Amino acid sequence: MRATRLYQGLLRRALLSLCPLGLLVGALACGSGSGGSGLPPIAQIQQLDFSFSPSYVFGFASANTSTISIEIENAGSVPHTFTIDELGVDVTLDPQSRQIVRFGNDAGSYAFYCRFHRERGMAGSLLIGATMRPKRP
Ligand SMILES: [Cu+2]
Repeated sequence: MRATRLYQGLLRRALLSLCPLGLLVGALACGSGSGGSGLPPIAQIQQLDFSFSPSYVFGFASANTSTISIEIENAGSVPHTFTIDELGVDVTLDPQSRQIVRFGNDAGSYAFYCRFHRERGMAGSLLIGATMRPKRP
């Protein structure tokens, strides 16, 4: 009887001490899911012939990483580029391909366009909002 109560106490203490560890491991596993920067892309943009969809993109900078990323998919039938002069971004995508583009984690508004079809109006804007660092207890 006494031994059983002691055992239950030990078991409860063991479970309590394991819980924070389990949460920590879970958070780390979630954080490293998308290869590299750790966080999923802030937006996904499709390239069509000859436009971006959406052409206006809004995302938040992150307090946890130095880079952020956008996933670009060329859903069209000819090559397109995703180009942002201010950020030094210039990638070319073949038809039916996708690519994750990473750049600095700086809030601001940026114009993006396709170098091949800019004169056809293949352009858009990206707005990255600033994020306040979460308060830690
Ligand atoms: Cu294009």
